[in-house]
Amino acid sequence: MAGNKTLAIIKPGAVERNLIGPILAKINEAGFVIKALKYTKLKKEQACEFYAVHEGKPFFEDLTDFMSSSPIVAAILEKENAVNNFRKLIGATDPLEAEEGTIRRLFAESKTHNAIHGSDSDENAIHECDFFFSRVERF
Ligand code: DGI
Repeated sequence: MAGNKTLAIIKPGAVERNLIGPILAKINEAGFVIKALKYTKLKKEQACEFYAVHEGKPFFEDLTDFMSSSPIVAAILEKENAVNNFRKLIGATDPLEAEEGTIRRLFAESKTHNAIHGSDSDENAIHECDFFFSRVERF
């Protein structure tokens, strides 16, 4: 059975452009419940750890520089089939390919500066929620 939680990150760029409110509104309108929420900033090495699966790819440096460049908002979201439903809401990685009405289509600037992250499997969702939130921050 699919899990009911996923990890979202409002990325640098979207935070700088004052899009925390509009993006959280879209998330709530789509029926996700915010179970944990944090405004923080990743160090370069933490961005590298978070995106370790992409190490060695041509976009890795740009991606991890970007993700550690300014503050982000991380959130644990709850809904049935959370990972798949949230990936539908955010749209394709490249905003030019993202469907009308998706968060990336609405708010992303480019494939790297694409406004929002969503976990891509239940296993990664658990790992990513643990990366950002301690036990006492989750109830
Ligand atoms: O799960 P996604 O965020 O949609 O995509 P992903 O896990 O494959 O890649 C993580 C991030 O890395 C993605 O949000 C943006 C960046 N990225 C992925 N593929 C490319 C890329 N950036 C550039 N410039 N070019 C790529 O092909």
